Parts: sequence; C-alpha cells; structure tokens
Amino acid sequence: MLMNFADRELDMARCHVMGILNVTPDSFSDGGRFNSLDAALLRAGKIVAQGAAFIDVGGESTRPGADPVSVQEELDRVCPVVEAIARELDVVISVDSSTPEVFRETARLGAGLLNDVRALQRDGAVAAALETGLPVCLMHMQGQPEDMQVQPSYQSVLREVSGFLMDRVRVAEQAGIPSDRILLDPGFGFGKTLAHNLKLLAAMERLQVLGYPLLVGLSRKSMLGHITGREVSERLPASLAAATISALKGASVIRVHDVSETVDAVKVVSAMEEAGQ
Ligand code: PT1
Repeated sequence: MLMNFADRELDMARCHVMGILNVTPDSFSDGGRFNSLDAALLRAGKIVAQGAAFIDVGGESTRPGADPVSVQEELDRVCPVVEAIARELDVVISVDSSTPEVFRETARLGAGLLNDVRALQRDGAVAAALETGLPVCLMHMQGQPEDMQVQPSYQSVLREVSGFLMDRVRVAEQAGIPSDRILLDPGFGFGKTLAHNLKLLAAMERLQVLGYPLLVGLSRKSMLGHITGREVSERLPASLAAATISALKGASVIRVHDVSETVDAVKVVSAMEEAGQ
C-alpha cells in the first residue's frame, strides 16, 4: 500500500496527518496572518516539527460562501510558498487547488500531491494532473463554495458521494492516471447538512471498500460547531474526536489545523491497532 509523492513513499495502510497552511488573505481560522513568505515558512516548519507528513498549501478559500480567485492571484500566492517549503523542509507538499496552471507550476517546484476539491472537473484539469505524474485527491462537493450550503439535498448521501467519486475515478483512470495515484475524500462540509456529514462519518468504512486511500478534513468545521455549540476557536476537542473516529475507521490522511494534538490522537489509535494485530 505504498504511495509515491514526488519521491517520498508513504504507507497508506497507516494514518498520516496533513497540516493546513492557508495562504489566502481571508483564511478562516488563522486570520490570514501567514501571507508573507517568511511567516508561511515559519508556520510550515512548525507543522513539520509537530509530526505532519503532509503540508496542504491553499491559495483559494473553499469554505462555505468563499469567492473564486483568479489564476494569476492563485499562482502568486501558492508558488513562492511551495518553492520555499520544497527547498527548506522534509515533507510532502500538497497543493489545495483545482487550477491546471497551478498543478503544472507547483509540480515543477516540488509539490507531491494535488488536492482538488473539484475532483479534476475544471477544463484541462485531468490532462494537467496526468502530466505532472503526481497523486491526486478527488473530493466530493455538491454545488460550488459560493452556494453549496444554501440547500444541500440528497436521496442517499452515501450512494451519491460514492457514485460521484467512482465516476471521477473512472474519468481519471481512462485518461491514464493509474489507480495507485488516486485518493478519495467525501468532502465534509461541502454541500452537506449536519445529518449528511454524520451519515458519511458513520459510514466511512463503506467508502474505504472502494479500494482507494481516504483523505478527510473535519478540523474546526461548522458541523463540529453545530454538535458542540462552540465557536471555531474552541473546536479542538471536537476536532480530535473527529480525527480519532476517522483514524479508527481507516482514513489514511487527516487534514487538520492542530497538528501536534492530532498526531498524538492518531498515535493512540495506531498503537492500539498494532498491539491488536
Ligand atoms: C477537505 C477540505 C479541503 N476542506 C480536502 N481539501 C477544506 N481534500 C479545504 C465548515 O463547514 O475536507 N478535504 N480543502 C476547507 N473547507 C471547509 C468546508 C472549511 C466547510 C470549513 C467548513 O465550517
């Protein structure tokens, strides 16, 4: 179950932590403090020191209600940070983008994973991803970030999410992206009510059976606010519970803001699983 991320091999049978590095002016939980290159690198260094295997660099906010950003703006935000991290740190650089030009340029600069919340649906995205030779994470979203939380609706959220993901896998594989370069993500909070998110969380092992490693992001999301009544800054305990559940249900990558705390939680699950084998 080894996967190759730009010459770094990771065992996807294990659970890894991905630290979030937003390089947007409106980042939802770091107040957009990390926009200069030095500040971003400092934060990246902490993420790595705290035990993250991946850093997810994102120049476009995709949280509910966010506006799209131009290709040039996205390139200008993301590329210098990817280049600096590749030069300075030992970590897999994930690029949170749906933009073919960003795939090409960041792959050249040392990125190791294309994390596409639009599952390669933008024009030219499949071809660009194929060209890079990098693994891709295909995520489910209903609607677009601008309107996805207006009125999410499903007959069966599990069937529709897994059906969509398998359609996107088919498109990717038909274009020539090999199956050992694909991860899947149910897209918690992307066009889903609390009930939809909870169904997906409860049924995560049924996405596992599709045969591709799972990446999940629940950190500080509003579903945890709805459950606990807590503001975004007070959602660490709920985020750790969500990460622990995900690790127990077999997720390979957990995308989080709070790296050191999540690494500890995942270590407990891994230690238990190794003892029980
Ligand atoms: C995710 C994810 C992501 N989430 C992947 N990439 C975000 N692969 C960005 C809320 O409800 O889950 N998987 N990239 C952030 N998106 C959101 C969505 C942030 C919803 C907050 C919410 O609060």
